[in-house]
Amino acid sequence: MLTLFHAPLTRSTRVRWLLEELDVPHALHTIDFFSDERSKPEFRALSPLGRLPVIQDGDLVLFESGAIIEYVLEQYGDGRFQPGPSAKDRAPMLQWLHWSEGTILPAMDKILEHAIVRPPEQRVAEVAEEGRVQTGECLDALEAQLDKTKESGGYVLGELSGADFGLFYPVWFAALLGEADSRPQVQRYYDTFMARPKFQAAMADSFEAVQAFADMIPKK
Ligand SMILES: N[C@@H](CCC(=O)N[C@@H](CS)C(=O)NCC(=O)O)C(=O)O
Repeated sequence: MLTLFHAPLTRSTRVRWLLEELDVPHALHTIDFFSDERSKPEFRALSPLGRLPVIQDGDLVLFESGAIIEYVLEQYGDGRFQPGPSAKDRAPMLQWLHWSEGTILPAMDKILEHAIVRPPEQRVAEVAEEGRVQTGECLDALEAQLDKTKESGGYVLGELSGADFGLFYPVWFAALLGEADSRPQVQRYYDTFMARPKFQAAMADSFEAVQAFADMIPKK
């Protein structure tokens, strides 16, 4: 059986939500993110940098949330959440999936690290500001895409697809940072995935951490 190594509020929620939506039987190995478990040799053998998520599926061990999403869709999806049948049909899904980790999250990380998470003496205000500008540009691009697809299903490509399992994560943080309020399509997108019962089930153990994180955000 597939095992997902998971901690609330981390990128493992991407995989957890997908497994819930596909009804893939799985075991959940929840890790206390702030314990030393991620440093132990047993865990480093699975995830060399001690990061989450990582999955074990028989003799396959896989890290990187985007790669895991692609694998789970191919192995267990039976065509669900994957536009098809051609590579050209699937390409936009891969584009937005990789954009969610490779483009918007690095921009947002600058805000998270330099305005919220690091102790004040380690923060660089210019980096946080650069993150705000870049995140704003990314969210404007997403707003425009969501405006194009809003009548055809409500997700980034219309119908729910693999891309959304990556994208919800930065959008979740954008909403917490108050960046969705001025972007009606991003806000609608957030409301759409939040309303899914399987999203709620997958995130149930994250909401406490979300609240704790929200409390750390300086008020505007
Ligand atoms: N690109 C990787 C990023 C993995 C990652 O950085 N995960 C965070 C949790 S959201 C983590 O485990 N951080 C711990 C650390 O950096 O030591 C992915 O998408 O899986």
